[in-house]
Amino acid sequence: MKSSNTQNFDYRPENTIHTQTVVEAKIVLLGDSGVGKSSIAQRYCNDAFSDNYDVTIGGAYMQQKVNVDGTIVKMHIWDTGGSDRFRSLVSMYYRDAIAAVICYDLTNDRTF
Ligand SMILES: Nc1nc2c(ncn2[C@@H]2O[C@H](COP(=O)(O)OP(=O)(O)O)[C@@H](O)[C@H]2O)c(=O)[nH]1
Ligand SMILES: [Mg+2]
Repeated sequence: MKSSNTQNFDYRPENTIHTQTVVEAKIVLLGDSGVGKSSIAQRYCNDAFSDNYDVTIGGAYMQQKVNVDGTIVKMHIWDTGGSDRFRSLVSMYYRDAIAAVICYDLTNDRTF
């Protein structure tokens, strides 16, 4: 009797599907306006830094992938606009996030 598991299975290398485990992770950056959230995201995702201060309107979205012991973790990084004006939008960014990075300015304790 034929094993039903191996029946019709094509083992030719060109037909082998290489699967890679990918974990999706939503991360939010929180903290007062001007503490450096966008700069952290920029550096982490694009390895770039700018002296210009462009206030983030609402929020910005970036992606970065890291390999953790062979598992690709695809991070969806949400950079929030820290200003009070955008506070009502923040809860939208929290939703389904697995981590929040709370940022403050070391040189300004009022941002802690
Ligand atoms: N000196 C210094 N300036 C920084 C640092 N991180 C960010 N900045 C500057 O601080 C300002 C505000 O940064 P930004 O990332 O836009 O803050 P955000 O409002 O929290 O997103 C910008 O002009 C940045 O260039 C830092 O580590 N050191
Ligand atoms: Mg910003």
